[in-house]
Amino acid sequence: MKEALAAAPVATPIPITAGPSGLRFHAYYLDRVQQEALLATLRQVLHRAPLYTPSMPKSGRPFTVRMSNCGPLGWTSDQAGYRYQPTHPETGRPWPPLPGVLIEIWNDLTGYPYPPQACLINYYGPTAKMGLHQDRDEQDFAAPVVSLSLGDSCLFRVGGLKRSDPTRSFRLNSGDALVLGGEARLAFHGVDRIFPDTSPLLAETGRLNLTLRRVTRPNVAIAAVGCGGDLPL
Ligand SMILES: O=C(O)CCC(=O)C(=O)O
Ligand SMILES: [Mn+2]
Repeated sequence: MKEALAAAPVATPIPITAGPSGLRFHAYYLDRVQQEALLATLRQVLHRAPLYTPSMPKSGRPFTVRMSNCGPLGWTSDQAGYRYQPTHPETGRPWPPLPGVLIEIWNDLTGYPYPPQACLINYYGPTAKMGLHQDRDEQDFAAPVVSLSLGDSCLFRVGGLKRSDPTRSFRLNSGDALVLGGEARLAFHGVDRIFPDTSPLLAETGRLNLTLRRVTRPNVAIAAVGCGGDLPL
């Protein structure tokens, strides 16, 4: 896959000029062949760690997005709150390992000297959305978050560091990559809507999104963040 990545059309990162710095958009980072290869890998992950419906802290209201994870840690939410944990909340099994291709993508896009520890997999059906939020359940905000889109396009919204800051919306298409680093690491963002049947990639209508994250600060063992388990960095 390294060869496949190397053969990718050069996707010049587009820094998004208004708003917080450090937001980089790579249009069509993965070409169609690479998207299909990544999708096949993801299907294997989802076979071992099926999509499930998380629920909101306190209210217990179900998310419209279904989720799973791979990597030593996975992000989840239920009435007890948001957190990272080493096991799937329904099967109780450890999340499948991070596929090598995702580590290559992380290295290529971030150059961050430590590997991602979690890959959250979001599946949006045609009416699913994700409200404006910050990714702030991690200890390590020095590391960027890398987001990859597969399948139907969506309308993505990004703002500033305060919920009330002005926001801008743009379309994310299959194969696009977005890096939230620097000041944009804590930018508010969300998904307003899916544009159904805009991509032939998935057999079903909908969109898959992957976000690669560091969770602990370098050299802090995962066990030390209260996620249980004693997993290596
Ligand atoms: O689906 C997306 O593009 C964004 C997902 C996201 O923000 C998240 O999972 O925290
Ligand atoms: Mn997010």
